[in-house]
Amino acid sequence: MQNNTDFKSVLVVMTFAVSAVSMPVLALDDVSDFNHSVYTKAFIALDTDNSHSLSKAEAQKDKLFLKHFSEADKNHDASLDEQEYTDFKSKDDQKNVKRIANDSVITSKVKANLLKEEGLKSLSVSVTTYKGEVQLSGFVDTEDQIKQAGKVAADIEGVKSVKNSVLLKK
Ligand SMILES: [Ca+2]
Ligand SMILES: [Ca+2]
Repeated sequence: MQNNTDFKSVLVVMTFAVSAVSMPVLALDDVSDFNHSVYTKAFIALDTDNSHSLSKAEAQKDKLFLKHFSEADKNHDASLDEQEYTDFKSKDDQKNVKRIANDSVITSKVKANLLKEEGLKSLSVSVTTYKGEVQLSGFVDTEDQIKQAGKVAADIEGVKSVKNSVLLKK
């Protein structure tokens, strides 16, 4: 049984790897099976005393539960069963996927708008975004260009704050 599941996971992983090139659309059932077995394996790995539930200490081997243990423990029995664990992990994964997508949209927009600015387009200012916080870095010729770059970033929708680390060339 376990072998069979493992084999299926491997198959799904392989399918993912080549799907962009030639495979037909993957059936949704396979994907949720795949996720399910990933979470099950992680749950088993954390459950070191094989009690089929995670004590706080067991769960907190995963950093996520240092902060969110009680939030994940829906029935407040001070342990996570597999359902509680899986529900919380999958929600968290979805959030991360969304955050990464949002952050990369912001990064592209900032980059595009920097290129549109007359005084900035020939300069290389790098842009990174994490949770809506944009970090600018690089070297420019004038103080005005530093301010201009900061303003361009701050004006983008979804930007929560700008850390402007752009420096003057010396
Ligand atoms: Ca346990
Ligand atoms: Ca619980």
